Amino acid sequence: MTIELYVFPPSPRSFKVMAVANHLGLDCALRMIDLRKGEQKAPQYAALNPNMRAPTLKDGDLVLWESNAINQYLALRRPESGLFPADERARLDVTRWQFWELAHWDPACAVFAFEYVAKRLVLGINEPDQAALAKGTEVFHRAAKVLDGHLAGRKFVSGDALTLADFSLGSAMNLAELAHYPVEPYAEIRRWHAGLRALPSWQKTLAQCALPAAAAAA
Ligand SMILES: N[C@@H](CCC(=O)N[C@@H](CS)C(=O)NCC(=O)O)C(=O)O
Repeated sequence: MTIELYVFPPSPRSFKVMAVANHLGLDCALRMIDLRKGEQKAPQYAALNPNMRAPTLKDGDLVLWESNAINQYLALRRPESGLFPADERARLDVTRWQFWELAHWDPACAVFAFEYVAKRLVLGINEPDQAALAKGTEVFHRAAKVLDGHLAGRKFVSGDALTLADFSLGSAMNLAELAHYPVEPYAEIRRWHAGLRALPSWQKTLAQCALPAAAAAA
């Protein structure tokens, strides 16, 4: 049975699951949920994911939503990859960073992604809300300091090898330039993300997720 991934490719949360599937060489069928057309609200999709958000995974009668849960499921199909380590402490560390991503890093990046990219791409509004950006800047620096400090002297977020933690945290960084994240002071984050971008699976996914030219224009 083919695993189906319902995704909106320009979104970092969809990129996250597509990149892991590509990295593991899993043959997944991509089903486009076009947020610009409101397809996430179609009754058929809402029956799979009551949040009416992407991504969602369907594997036979198993339906999973939440990108980090989907990634754990994908990585468990290929335990030998080490993306979700079997060792309890190593696995907890990966999980810890996935939780941190949802609680702190995703919201820190999402303000910029929404104000500079999603608003234009999905809502057709070209005016970022300066008050939201000012508040978002504080939130971003608070989280970025933690991640940057942690990455000093490390190639990957958790342990010595690539794991789901890198995919979880690195995906939002793809929008850093387009969404004007204030990432300049964080050399460790920029160095680590450049390493992720060099992965063949990352490159393949970026190509699949290429933003339409209109959205990419500043
Ligand atoms: N925590 C969820 C977030 C999913 C999410 O917010 N997806 C956005 C795309 S980036 C979405 O579908 N938004 C559509 C909407 O809000 O209507 C995850 O990681 O899967």
